[in-house]
Amino acid sequence: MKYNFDEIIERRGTNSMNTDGFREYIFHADNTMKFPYKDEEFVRMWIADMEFATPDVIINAIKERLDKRIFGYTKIFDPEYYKAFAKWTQKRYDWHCEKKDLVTSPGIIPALYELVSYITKEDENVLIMTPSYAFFKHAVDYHHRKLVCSDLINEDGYYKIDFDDLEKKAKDPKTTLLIFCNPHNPTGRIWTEEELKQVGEICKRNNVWIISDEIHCDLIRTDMKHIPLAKVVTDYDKVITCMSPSKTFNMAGLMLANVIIPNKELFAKWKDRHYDFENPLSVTAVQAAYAYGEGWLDEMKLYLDSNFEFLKQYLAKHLSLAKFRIPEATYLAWVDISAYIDTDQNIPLFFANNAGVLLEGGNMFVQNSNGFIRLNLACPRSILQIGLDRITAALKKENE
Ligand code: LCS
Repeated sequence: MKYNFDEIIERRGTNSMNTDGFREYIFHADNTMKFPYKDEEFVRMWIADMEFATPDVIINAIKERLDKRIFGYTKIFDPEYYKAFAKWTQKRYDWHCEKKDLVTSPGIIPALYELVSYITKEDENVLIMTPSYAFFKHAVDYHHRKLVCSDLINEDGYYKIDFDDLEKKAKDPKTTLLIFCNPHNPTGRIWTEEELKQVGEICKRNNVWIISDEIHCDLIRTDMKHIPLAKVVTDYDKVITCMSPSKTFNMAGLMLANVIIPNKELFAKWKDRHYDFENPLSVTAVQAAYAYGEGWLDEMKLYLDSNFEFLKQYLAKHLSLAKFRIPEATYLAWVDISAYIDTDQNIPLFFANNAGVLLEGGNMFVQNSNGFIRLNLACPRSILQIGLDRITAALKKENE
């Protein structure tokens, strides 16, 4: 391997959410919250960023931009930005996105917050599939829209869309938007072409907009293919696609995402209301990621594949009642540990106190997630091993 994914990189002292923000995010607490572990002793497997260094090709591009020495007001004028992104989507998903439809946002979640307000009215419903990344709910709550959840069906660890339920909820005339996660966080599903078409048909029949959040689309197992929803739902312009290199290359803090809005009215509304100046370092970084990041990504995916294989074997050996299936996408393992734990308790708190492991789980995923933990596997194998040893010891002790 050309890159060293075993390297342990010190992140403390960089204002990192991962090291310093867990009290606030997981426990809604401040620095007075105490644990039996020091902060630096925790194994951190929670927030969805990686313990791997951003690839050198991106860091070097930022350094070159730094050498230009002025960081005045910036917008994206250089056509190479779009070209790098469009080449990426063409090569990796065989999907062409039009330059005229592309806007940028300081992240996909900021884009969701804006789009919910542009697309829906106060008394309308927004549909999501659960379990769900909680910020989908937050974007809906923030604008005082009504959240409607359609639970995914868990078939032996393989999640499926409940199309009857989805259609029933989409049919409500108050439902005007579906926030769709493709691939899906936290279950790791890559939706098939058939499933995507069915989601598209349901929304089209019921005149429901779709925001397809495809932030995890590059982080898929090496034998899998991602299909953008907009690639297969072609005759409906109420589909918005969100993509970003932020997860792919561990640069979420640079805050720049691409949003594709084919609907002319919505595009005009976005242009009218969105404050579209950019951080010059982020523009450089995103362009470099798409232009030069592929080699690193392909290697990193192999490392992730083997971390998932390691987890699977580890669970089979040490926690055989845990239910786990290697996800098709994401670096997040979704593990059912209900055989070992009282599912009504605060599961992240149990592991922080009893294992010294920071993870997400239980009701952090809106609903339909009781008894599950989510483990971030984008870390050196040695850390994964320690985390799993600690989780196992805590669960064994609990079940003595
Ligand atoms: N959409 C999905 C589906 C995500 O999983 C995340 C990050 C985002 C959007 C964030 O996008 P951004 O605004 O950074 O562009 N997911 C996280 C998670 O599951 N835990 O920590 C972050």
